[in-house]
Order: sequence, then C-alpha cells, then structure tokens
Amino acid sequence: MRTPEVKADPGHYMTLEEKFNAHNYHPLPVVLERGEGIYMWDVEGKRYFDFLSGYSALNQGHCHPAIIHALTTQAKKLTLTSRAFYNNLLGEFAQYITSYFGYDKVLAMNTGVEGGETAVKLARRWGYVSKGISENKARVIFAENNFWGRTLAAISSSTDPSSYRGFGPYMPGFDLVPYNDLPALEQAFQNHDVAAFMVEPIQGEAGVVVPTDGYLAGVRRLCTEYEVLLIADEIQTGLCRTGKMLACDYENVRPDILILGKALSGGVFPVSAVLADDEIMMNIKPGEHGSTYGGNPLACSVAIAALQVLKDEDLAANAMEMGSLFRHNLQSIGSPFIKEIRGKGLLNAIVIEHPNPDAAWELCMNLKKTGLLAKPTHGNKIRFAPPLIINREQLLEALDLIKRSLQTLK
Ligand code: IF1
Repeated sequence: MRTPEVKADPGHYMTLEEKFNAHNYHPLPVVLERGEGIYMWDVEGKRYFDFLSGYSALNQGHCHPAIIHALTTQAKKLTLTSRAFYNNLLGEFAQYITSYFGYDKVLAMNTGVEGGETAVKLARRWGYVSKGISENKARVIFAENNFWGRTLAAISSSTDPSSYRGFGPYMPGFDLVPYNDLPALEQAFQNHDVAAFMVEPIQGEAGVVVPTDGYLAGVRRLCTEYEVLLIADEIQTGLCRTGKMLACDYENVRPDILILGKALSGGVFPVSAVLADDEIMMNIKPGEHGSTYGGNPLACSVAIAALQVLKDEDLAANAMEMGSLFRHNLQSIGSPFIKEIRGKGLLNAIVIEHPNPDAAWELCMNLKKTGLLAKPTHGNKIRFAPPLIINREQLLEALDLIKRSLQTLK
C-alpha cells in the first residue's frame, strides 16, 4: 500500500530501482527528490551539499531560476521542430554561442558523447578533404585513460577494461599515447594519416589528472606543426568548472574543435555543442550528420540562459577563488588518509590512502551521514565538485563536514 510513510521510505525507492532498472551503476544509498542551488534533499527531508553536481552538469546550481524560466517559458511555446524546418531560436543560439567562444560555426547535439562522435567525424572528413589523407585511412589519437562516454566509438579509445571489456569489436583508426607526454605525441604525429588528437585539458574520469603546466600549449604547437586538428573535450572541464571559462584558457590555447556539454544546459537536460571554423565545419553537407533533438528550440533557449548565467554571476572567478580556498583548507586538515589533493577551480579530487580498500566508499557514507554527497571513483579517489555558485561560508561549512567525516574514518 502507498501510505505517505511508505513513500518517504528510501528503501522503497531503492528496491524499485534495483528490481526494474538495469544495474549499470552502483549508487550511494540516498534517494533524492529536490534540488535548489548547491543543495539537494532526500525523500525524508534531509538536506545535503551536492559535491558531485551531476558530474559537473550543474555548474549553475540546481534549478537555477533564470534557466528554469527559459525552460518553462519555451516549453509552453515550442519544444521540437526537427531540423527538417527552421526554428526561431537555433540561429539566435548559434550566433550567441559562436560569438561567446569565438568560432565561425556550431553544431548542436544532445549528450556529451554525441559531441565527441561529431568531433571525430568532422576531423576524419577534414582529414580527407583538406589534409589529403587517403580514403578510410584517417587516424585519431587519444590519450591513455581518456573518457568521453559510452558509445562503441568512445569505448574503442578507452584503456579502462570496465568500459570496453566484452563489447568488442572496436572502432578502427584510433591510437593511444600516454597523457601529458609531448614526445610520445610528436612520435605519433609522424604518421601523415593522423587527422586529430582528442584530449581532455584535465582528465576527469581518470581521477582529475592535471597535466604539467605547458602541456596544452605544447599540444597546440605540435598540432599546428604537424597539421593535426586539436579537439578539446571540455565537456567536463569547460564552462567555468576549472576557474576559467575553458580549461584551455589557462594556456591561451584555442582548439580547432571544441566540444561542450553537461553544464551547457545547467543540468536541465542533455545539450551538447561542437564548435569549429568554416574550414572544418563546412565539409559536412546536408544529410551527412544530425540528430532528432539536436538544436531543438527548448535546448537553444535553455543553453543561452545557462551560458548567460556563467557570465552574469562571474562563475569562473568564483570557481577559481573557492577552489583555492577548498584545496588550501583541505590540506590544513592534515588527514593522514589523504595521500593527494589535486584539481583546478572547483574540479577537485582526493586520493585516499588507507589499509581498508573500501575506505573511500566508507568516507562517502560518512559524508552522506553528515550531509554532503560525493562519490568514489576507481576505488580510492573521491571527486569534489560542488556547483560553482557556492559561497565562502557554505564552502567552509562543507569543509567542516569533510573534516568530521575524515575523523570518524576508522
Ligand atoms: C558516466 C566521469 C564525470 C566526460 C567527458 C565526455 C563525456 C563525459 C570529459 C560524455 C562524461 C561522465 C558520464 C558518467 C560519469 C561521468 C564522469 F566519472 F566519468 F568522470 F563527469 F565526472 N567527455 N562524463 O566526463 O558525456 O555522453 O555522458 O553526456 O558515464 O557514468 P555524456
């Protein structure tokens, strides 16, 4: 029977998910029903700091009023036309985002991984048309420990067995080099068939791996020298997350192809975009690429609002300042269990060192009890990435919860 008490019972919802939903995730046992700003509330009314931010999709915070206004207003008017027709918002969005990031053209998709697929297709096509690579010979290089999603192409470049194992055969034409290794990249570029290098400015899924200063600038230099397109996957690092509008901005690097997703809709629904100049983008002709929902008016309206919030609230500067404060104060806790703290802006991770191999999970359970949500990855790492609207007072309160949770770690 569905009495109110039963409805508030988290076990009820967890059992439902486990019984009827695919087991492709292992969630923390918390059942959420509401979000506002940097907080979420569970079905029992308990409030949590959100330190995952929907994997960095919620940079602007939960249910940002300006984004929800754009969503609801447009939802009552027109949601989808398909690209078979023009709509009155796609052009406005395209003009807005291309001038925002300084590219000739944009191609709108939905999920991040579709953005990645689009970038690889654009690069291959450019390789044939402009670089003179022979048909079907184009190669794209990726860095080891990359992550760009779950499609067959994305897992074909993966070095993580839990992503690729048992899903073969894989996409041909992909090569790997170690991350943060310019000599290896230069070696790989000796092959004229290389059309592009696709790279995350900071590797997210790998556990927030920050390359050496100068790496991205070096990548840019090599790409230019060897006529290879630089594809920057800024799906996680972009849109102010690391303390700059783009993580590439730290080294004044302009990628040839820029992929954005996640926070492009402020956590409302999937919106991704690929930006490039005409020389690359105009090689794709009508009928050669697309998506039912890509560029729909609802997405355009939401994305404009989401991008506007980043500037209006100067979230890059806040992420920069709060990020430094966070890492500094976390360091001062002096926990013997924190082996390493790394990150930029508000994209941070800690590496746990503890005799118990489940210590990171236990710490996240402690954090949940004290009222902060974060998730372990790769066993011993925990990502800390709150919405970028977090203020000093809130951050200090969250740090206090982290400190207390570390102290109760046995
Ligand atoms: C999962 C991490 C975050 C991404 C980069 C493309 C995509 C992602 C750099 C694809 C997606 C995700 C997806 C999510 C886990 C997650 C993640 F743990 F892998 F590192 F964000 F923190 N490029 N990242 O990080 O975007 O198609 O999902 O929209 O797959 O479980 P998508």
